[in-house]
Amino acid sequence: MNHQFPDHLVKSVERRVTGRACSNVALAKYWGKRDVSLNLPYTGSLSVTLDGLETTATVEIESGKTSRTILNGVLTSGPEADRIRGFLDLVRLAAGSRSVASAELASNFPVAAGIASSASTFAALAVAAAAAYGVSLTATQLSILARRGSGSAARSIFGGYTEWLPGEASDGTDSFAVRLAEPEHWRLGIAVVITNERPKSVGSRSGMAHAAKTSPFFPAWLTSHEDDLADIRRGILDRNLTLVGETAEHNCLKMHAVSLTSRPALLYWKPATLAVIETVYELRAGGIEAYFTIDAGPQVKVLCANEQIGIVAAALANAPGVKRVLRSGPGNDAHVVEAA
Ligand code: 2P0
Repeated sequence: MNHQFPDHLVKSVERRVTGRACSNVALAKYWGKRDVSLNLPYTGSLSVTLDGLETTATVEIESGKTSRTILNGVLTSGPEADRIRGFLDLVRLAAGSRSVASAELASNFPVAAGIASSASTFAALAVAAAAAYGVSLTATQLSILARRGSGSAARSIFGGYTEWLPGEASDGTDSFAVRLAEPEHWRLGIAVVITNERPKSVGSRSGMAHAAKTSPFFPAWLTSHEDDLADIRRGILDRNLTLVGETAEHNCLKMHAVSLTSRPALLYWKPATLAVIETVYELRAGGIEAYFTIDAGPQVKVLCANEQIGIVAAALANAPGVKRVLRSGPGNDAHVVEAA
């Protein structure tokens, strides 16, 4: 890790830095790792950063003290805290510091329920921790760092439309996200449909490892992925909702087909998830272009023209079992909010 942060980049240490990052939704998904410890994917993935669905991370360096982890106001220990501490240690070691850091994290949306809270969490932590330890990183280096915390976090460093390049190197130095387009390029409407606020039973990390190992469809997932990436990339650059939406739906259904055909099977959907899919089909039959995508959980994200998000969100809110609908669109870059 040290070689990515040469000595001359290590500046003076800020004691307390707050960073913020948006979650993201993948249109072509990351599902399967070629290296588990470095979060290196088999395939590329492509996402939109979600405006308004944010995690705020405050990193405080306290020499001579033990590290604390506070998640949404609760002092936390166990695997979740260990993962955050391990991540902060990567930055501490890169900075050559002996002082451990504490982290306080707050997300304004349901965490661990399939809205990529780990993406915004580790992207926000990356910008805050690098600044707190005085390590000056480019956006590419921040993306590589965020990826170490959670793969999807590599994409949340950038606002707008982002592609995570899988890379080939075994040390992950060529596996980072790049910006495809700024948020202003295409103000897509994105409705985030919450069907269940409870944490899911099988997280993405173990889910994708299980699917890669046991689903007979996994090889087909890998070989057909590049075409989806190419179509969605082109669709974004052309602002072509039909191409992006149809391909994103197809890619999402393949990811869930892989999960469903794992042994034992992984079913992330709830009855309300299917009710939302049917509502999307009805909207389309009625002439309103809307497309769904679903990550490793029961929530659904629906893409539409920004001018139609009001009609789309109202229809989705009426689907049986839906708890609430958040309105979003392409969000901004991860950034430092405050440093002291
Ligand atoms: C994605 N997901 O591309 C895919 C689609 C969920 C379904 O990235 O093990 O939390 O921390 O690298 O990033 C969620 O997986 O997994 C995810 P780790 P992560 O958004």
